[in-house]
Amino acid sequence: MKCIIHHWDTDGICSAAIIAGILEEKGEMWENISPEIGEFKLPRNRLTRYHASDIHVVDLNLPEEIEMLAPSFKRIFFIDHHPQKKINLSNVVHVNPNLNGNHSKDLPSATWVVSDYFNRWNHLSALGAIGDLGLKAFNYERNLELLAGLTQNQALRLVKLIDSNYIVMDRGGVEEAVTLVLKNSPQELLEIKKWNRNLERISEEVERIITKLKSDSPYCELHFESDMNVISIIARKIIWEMGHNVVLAVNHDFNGKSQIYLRINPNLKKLDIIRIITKLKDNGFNAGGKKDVLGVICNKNDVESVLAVVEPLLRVVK
Ligand SMILES: [Mn+2]
Repeated sequence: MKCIIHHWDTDGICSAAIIAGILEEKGEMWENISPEIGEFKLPRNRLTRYHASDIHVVDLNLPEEIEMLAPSFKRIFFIDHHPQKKINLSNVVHVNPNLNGNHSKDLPSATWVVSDYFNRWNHLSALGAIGDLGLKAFNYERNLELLAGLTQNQALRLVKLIDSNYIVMDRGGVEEAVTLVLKNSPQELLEIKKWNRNLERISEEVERIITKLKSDSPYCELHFESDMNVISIIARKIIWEMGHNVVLAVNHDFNGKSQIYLRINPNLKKLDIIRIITKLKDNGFNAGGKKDVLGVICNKNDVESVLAVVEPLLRVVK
């Protein structure tokens, strides 16, 4: 039995499905596992039964953990597109275009890396890229060719449907999605009832939460409680669709933890988010992000301490 461990998003699910299809053609049995949603670590307790066989790890930026666990496994195929350190172990096949320096190919998603490595391209290769890049994926001619009959809007909808599993925090749904995308045509996938219901539930949840938006201060604030992983969808809506410049959103009870999320209009140059991320990390918080977005996951009791770091740095906004 071979095992595929994959990220819970569309890129991870489609990457796993491409590999699963290749294994099936070779007559191999396979199973797939997603880590706990939101937790970037391998689900070790579920891996012991694969020690004697090959495992594939895709679209998960976990080089340290893979290096540490490698001696327990026969062989690990580690296939990814995130910048990461090279693993030099005889039983690890490390496939990542970023490791090749100047010779690196432009492979924007894990699905593209998998397709390039196994020389197997299909609509799943394109869907993974659309999942990670959004509209920018259509700048790659190859993605358009691979969509074979699917319009761009249908492809975007399909990515939302596949991603809906992790947004509603359905880990079983994420794992089941690998088989579904492998066995069904894109048109059939668009009709999957459970996924369409997920999207309805998500949009109802977004509507419920967005009514709590307070936009009277120099920046918008949004405080809510939700078990769904909707905070980034909501923040994007507030900045991109509603036209606000800064939103600070706090999900005070996200399955027992808290999420704090800051998103700004990228044209707002005077707010240095990278500096806020660094400061939070220096204070020992689990923070990440980019120049226009910051996310923190913390214990419920730590929300005030995180806001005590973030809020003073937001004062530059008037
Ligand atoms: Mn990816």
